[in-house]
Amino acid sequence: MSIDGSDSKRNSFCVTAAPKERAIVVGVERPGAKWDVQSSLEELSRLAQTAGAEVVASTSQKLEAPHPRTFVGTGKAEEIADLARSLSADVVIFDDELTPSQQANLEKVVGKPVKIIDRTALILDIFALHATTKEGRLQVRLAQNQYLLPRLRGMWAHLASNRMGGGVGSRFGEGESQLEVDRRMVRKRITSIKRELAHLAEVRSVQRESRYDSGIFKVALAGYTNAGKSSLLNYLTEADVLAYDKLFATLDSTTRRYVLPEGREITLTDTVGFIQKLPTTLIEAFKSTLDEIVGANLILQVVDASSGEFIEQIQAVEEVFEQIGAQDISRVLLFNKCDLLEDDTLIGLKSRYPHALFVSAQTGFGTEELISYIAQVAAAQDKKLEVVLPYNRGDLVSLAHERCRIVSETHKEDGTHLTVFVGSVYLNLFEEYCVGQDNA
Ligand SMILES: Nc1nc2c(ncn2[C@@H]2O[C@H](COP(=O)(O)OP(=O)(O)OP(=O)(O)O)[C@@H](O)[C@H]2O)c(=O)[nH]1
Ligand SMILES: [Mg+2]
Repeated sequence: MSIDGSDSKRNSFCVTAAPKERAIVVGVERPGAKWDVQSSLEELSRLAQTAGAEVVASTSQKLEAPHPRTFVGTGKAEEIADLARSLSADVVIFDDELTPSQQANLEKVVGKPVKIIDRTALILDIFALHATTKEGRLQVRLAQNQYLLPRLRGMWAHLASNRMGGGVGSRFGEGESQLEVDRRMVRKRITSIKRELAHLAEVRSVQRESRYDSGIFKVALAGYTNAGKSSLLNYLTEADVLAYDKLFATLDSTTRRYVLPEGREITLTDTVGFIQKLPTTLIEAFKSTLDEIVGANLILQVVDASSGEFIEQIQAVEEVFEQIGAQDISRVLLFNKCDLLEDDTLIGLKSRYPHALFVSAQTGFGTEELISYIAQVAAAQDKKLEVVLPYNRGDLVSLAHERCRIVSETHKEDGTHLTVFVGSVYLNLFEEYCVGQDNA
């Protein structure tokens, strides 16, 4: 994106290829931290690679609390500066969010032209690379501008260095002159992006509220990035969503209809992946995409069973569910990539998580159980009705076929006689024709 809000230079940030930027990743080990610093740095390195950099060194420091001026201690900052010089690094990436002044101070210590960025900027960068739809790009631009606002002074140094190189962390405000960037402009831009997004969200909610869609049972695939959400959607619905071994492959949600074996139609939605320390600016900016999760009747919380950090990943995802207000929606843990597990490991997992489901999007293992689980949850709220639908209500007969579970159907002179399990949202449509009911 371009910082002036125009998309005219959008293509320019895609052309950041060769030579790869050389990155140093830096972490801080704090007492009581949930995530092991080494595995967090490994994840940061994968993020850096996804953004197109080559990680040439990784370093960390044990600290009680971040240093207010330079985040790491002064000695460590000097050490990083030496490392950057000796390895000809182009960028130093910190695993935690830096304050604008820490960023500026570190830039002074490490010296130009080495860029100092943090995990948030890196994630925003990847999002900028991967956003494809209008809404996705707007959401990224909103998050970028919100991140930029308190950092305008610091970012000016970046903007200057961008012109010298581009690359990781530089998809902010490409080609922009310093003078053009001021707080008022950024605020104005934020307001106008929000307005555009609100308009798109309105259009989407009108679509959602169309008569039939409002009652359809909605299932969302949500979870840590790279867990296999898109692969599962592809396996189940032949959706052809991009799935690959990179972080944040998917930014835009994709919804597909799926017909359960009993005939009832549901929707399955693939959503943007989560990550530990997910920037709050992104959560706010991606609100309308995340609404797909909040609006679901059932969340399949996809977990990469083969990851050494799956417990921390489950926790990180649950924290995001709380932040977006999805904590009370029915959800089930869905361990994916079970094809990569030894038999003993799988047995151990099953006894540890007796209510979870176990699948492989690669081999299809466990997907039948998954589908019958979804069918069971979808039917749980249903009421069994006996109805006689007159022949001028063919629309309700179709609705019963598409959205309900039909037990029996006979055609008589007075109309179509159905014994049918009806979801609560459709009850009022059928009740008028009801000749008997029970709650079985
Ligand atoms: N072995 C194995 N690999 C899998 C399975 N499911 C997904 N993968 C691989 O895991 C990687 C990530 O899969 P995606 O489907 O893109 O994951 P995602 O959850 O959509 O990731 P984001 O969109 O980045 O959040 C890809 O390389 C897939 O081929 C599985 O069941 N078994
Ligand atoms: Mg995906």
